[in-house]
Amino acid sequence: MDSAKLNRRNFLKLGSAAAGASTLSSSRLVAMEQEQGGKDYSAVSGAEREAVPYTCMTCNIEDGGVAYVENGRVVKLEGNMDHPNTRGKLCAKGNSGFLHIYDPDRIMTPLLRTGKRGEGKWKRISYDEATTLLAEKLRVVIDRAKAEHKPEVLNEMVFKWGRDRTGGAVKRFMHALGSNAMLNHTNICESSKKVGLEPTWGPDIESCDWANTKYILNFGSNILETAYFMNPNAQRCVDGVVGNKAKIVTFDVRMSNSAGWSDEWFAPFPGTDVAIALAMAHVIMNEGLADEQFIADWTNVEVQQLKDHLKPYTPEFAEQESGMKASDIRRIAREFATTKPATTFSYRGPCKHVYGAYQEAAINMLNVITGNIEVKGGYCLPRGMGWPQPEPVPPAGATASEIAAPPEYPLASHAVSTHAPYMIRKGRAKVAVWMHYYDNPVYTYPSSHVWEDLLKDEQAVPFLVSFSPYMSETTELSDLIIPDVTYLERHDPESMPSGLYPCLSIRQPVIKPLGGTQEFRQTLIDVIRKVDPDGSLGIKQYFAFKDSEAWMRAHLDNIPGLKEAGGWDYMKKKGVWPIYGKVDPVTAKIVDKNGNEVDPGYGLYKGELSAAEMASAVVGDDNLIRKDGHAIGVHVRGKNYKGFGGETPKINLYKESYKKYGFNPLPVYKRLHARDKKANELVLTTYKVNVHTQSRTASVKYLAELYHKNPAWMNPKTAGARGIKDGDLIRVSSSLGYIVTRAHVTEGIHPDVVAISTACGHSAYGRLAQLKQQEADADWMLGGDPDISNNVWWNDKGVHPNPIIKLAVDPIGGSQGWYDTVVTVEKAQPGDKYGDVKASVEESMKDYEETLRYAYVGDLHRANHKEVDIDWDSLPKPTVHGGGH
Ligand SMILES: Nc1nc2c(c(=O)[nH]1)N[C@H]1C(S)=C(S)[C@@H](COP(=O)(O)OP(=O)(O)OC[C@H]3O[C@@H](n4cnc5c(=O)[nH]c(N)nc54)[C@H](O)[C@@H]3O)O[C@H]1N2
Ligand SMILES: Nc1nc2c(c(=O)[nH]1)N[C@H]1C(S)=C(S)[C@@H](COP(=O)(O)OP(=O)(O)OC[C@H]3O[C@@H](n4cnc5c(=O)[nH]c(N)nc54)[C@H](O)[C@@H]3O)O[C@H]1N2
Ligand SMILES: [Mo]
Repeated sequence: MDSAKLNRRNFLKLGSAAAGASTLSSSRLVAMEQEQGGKDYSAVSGAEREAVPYTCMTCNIEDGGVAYVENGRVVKLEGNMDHPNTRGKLCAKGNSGFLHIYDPDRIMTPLLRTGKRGEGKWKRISYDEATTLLAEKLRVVIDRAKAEHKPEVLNEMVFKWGRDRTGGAVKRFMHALGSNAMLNHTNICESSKKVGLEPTWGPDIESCDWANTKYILNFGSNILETAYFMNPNAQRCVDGVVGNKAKIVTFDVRMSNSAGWSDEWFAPFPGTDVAIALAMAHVIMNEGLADEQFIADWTNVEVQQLKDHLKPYTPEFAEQESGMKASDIRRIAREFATTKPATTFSYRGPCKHVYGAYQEAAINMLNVITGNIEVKGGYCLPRGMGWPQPEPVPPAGATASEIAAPPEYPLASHAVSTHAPYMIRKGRAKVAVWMHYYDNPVYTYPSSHVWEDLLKDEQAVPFLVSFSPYMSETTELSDLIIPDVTYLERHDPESMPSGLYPCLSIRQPVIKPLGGTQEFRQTLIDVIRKVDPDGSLGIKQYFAFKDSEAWMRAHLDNIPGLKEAGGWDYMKKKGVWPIYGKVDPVTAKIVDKNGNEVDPGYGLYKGELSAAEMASAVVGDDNLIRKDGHAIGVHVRGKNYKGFGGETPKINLYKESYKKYGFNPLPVYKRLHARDKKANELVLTTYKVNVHTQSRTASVKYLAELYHKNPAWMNPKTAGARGIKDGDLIRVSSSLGYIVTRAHVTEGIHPDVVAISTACGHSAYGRLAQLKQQEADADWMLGGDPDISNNVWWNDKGVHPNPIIKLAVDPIGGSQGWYDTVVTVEKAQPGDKYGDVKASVEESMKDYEETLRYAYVGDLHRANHKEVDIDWDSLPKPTVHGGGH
């Protein structure tokens, strides 16, 4: 039977022929006809299953979900139909998320190390013992700071996180302790994108109106598989391309599934997107295709100034740098500028290079000069929501932490956590207790072996604590593990601008945490109470929550609008607020009672200043409205608008903050080291795949079965020149060392690039991730999934590339240049075994010194920015300001 014709009637016919059909209750049949989601029925009893809303966290997009619970067990997950951006759909990772709960290698009890670090010898202890021990260790530091009258000692309590979606709990905890030594992971994620955008217009990301656009220029994002906001963005991108006949053009060094699905795919030389974007801007400005009125009204540059700046960036110049034909650059630039509405989207491809902030700023500019900002179908501001922090809120620690924000990078507002191990080695920071949460640098960081080396060193890091429920490459080095629960068993407030409708959502335990495990939030409460039992340190007051749920109430019970709807109690029932309407079954748009699409509202920057706000304000020659020395708005043809939230309320294509440190205030192309590689060398790229998330899904059996090995993509020309055939064992070497993996020969990659996906090649993270599924359960594990021990048919876990990836950061945005490592690839040498990894810590230390040379205080900075008209002796001195963020 044609599956497309398998409608309900046919399904019933099939069903009645099958013996099990009689178990389908009539309520289930009615549900199939009437419900798009939100209800589910037991396959055994036919009874309706308990449905509990939650927010996903299998990646960082935070989709709204509903968990179906039967006999106390989560049996199925589904997208929440009330979530305006998720619209009832989850991706493969989201659907298999319940397996995180039932992972047989999940850590079910706090553990204290008994052997050497990393040896895998543990003693089970209780949560009470574990929190007491951590509290004692912290108290020693606090007492020492007091005794020595040195508040800076408090910064020896270090907290590093990868993904912190606690709604402020970690910061509250650290500030309560008096420490500013907080390290996030944003510089390995996308920080240069943020630093390209924030001074420009305020927020750190765009929200494209994909569904209503006519033209999409996608610079280096794998929208359909991975893009930030993957599921909601991918849905609306499909709405636009299929439903609205939008054209999509993708730039990626390899043919990702998004590139393959696009109308046109261009593979620029790595790191040259900025040259293409600037050349497109050159064409648009010089061929009269720009929205000059918008530029005059809303930006801080003049048309002629932009034309002058763009003069050298001809399509011919961009062709020379990127390899994309000048004729194609002209054609796409004209199409983009004349098709309305249009938008760009960009993610990590352009920004994860040295000078990545210029890349993002150049791409952003294409939308501005064509007037596509905040229009239906255009390039819009993100829409998120906040929640208050419960009072009293602890103040920041008294002294700044250098590792929290290295002073060489004053523009890197999202810090530079990659530098921490090198700085500690150089004696620039001391550590007494290192805590880490949702974080696995020994796997996910560039030169990951440097982290392993540091965290194994008991002199450098005397006490290492992990809150992970899984035995990751970093967690296994810890002295103390106080396991968190999974995202389906804990409380968090959430808001992600994953679509054009702003909303709040929550995490709540959809089942009781398994086997007496305890959520991280409760652990924080317990630790603080033990650090300051009688409140005499003044710390306890910040954690006066009865329990985690009371903490949630304090966040959500008093938000205007939500309060009237029922606050936290409402969120527990619905999972998301506000509910904008229903998902139309045909168009999938959010519609009101009358079936009309709910208008998200555009032109957010056009809110007008009130008479009171305008009182004593003055309008300058630049049309900025100033009051008390601050620019508060923009005066445009008789009206006073609030404008945008960057350096000034205009769109700051010209960034004063960049100039202050000797960077070019306007986006420029800088030829990178990799562009001058030798002919036999290649550029290493890594990328994400649709069914995995970073280091944390290799143990999810459904996902591991779908994707578990990551051979290196090579172009046939490149492979042929080296005598390499598809499937051959190869050595990929950088200056740090080498890995031995296999080749996947494909036309879908730039001949100068070799691409290896992340998420494979674990040396920890449970037995399945390491293909050691025959090993017996340890006493601290959940254990017991015969499906994994008996049915795993694959014998290749892949090879992880991070040890050979060189540290190199963008001196502006602070981002790791993930895609700038130059490598050689050759057939494996005699004796090489699949999975061999060799990497030198000493060589990585050289990379640290080298990358500092690009920083604004470094010796290469001035030579790289000769064109900037600035008094080079007047650059501000580096100051330590880290950790108040
Ligand atoms: N080569 C290469 N490397 C990359 C990238 C790349 O493109 N190429 N991409 C980078 C990007 S964009 C990012 S964002 C980073 C992400 O890297 P990280 O920030 O390190 O994050 P994850 O790998 O997602 O998860 C970290 C750890 O969280 C722990 N964990 C999992 N579930 C839970 C839980 O429920 N509770 C708690 N408390 N802990 C949990 C596990 O120990 C897991 O290993 O990786 C980066 N690494
Ligand atoms: N399935 C899945 N989805 C995820 C995640 C996940 O782990 N798995 N992680 C989430 C996170 S934390 C993030 S930050 C986002 C990242 O989302 P994306 O940025 O969309 O994904 P990446 O794979 O990091 O990188 C995008 C692409 O950049 C390409 N590229 C490399 N160098 C260049 C270049 O010089 N120019 C161009 N144009 N392209 C280049 C790579 O081939 C890759 O396809 O995804 C989020 N969504
Ligand atoms: Mo990321």
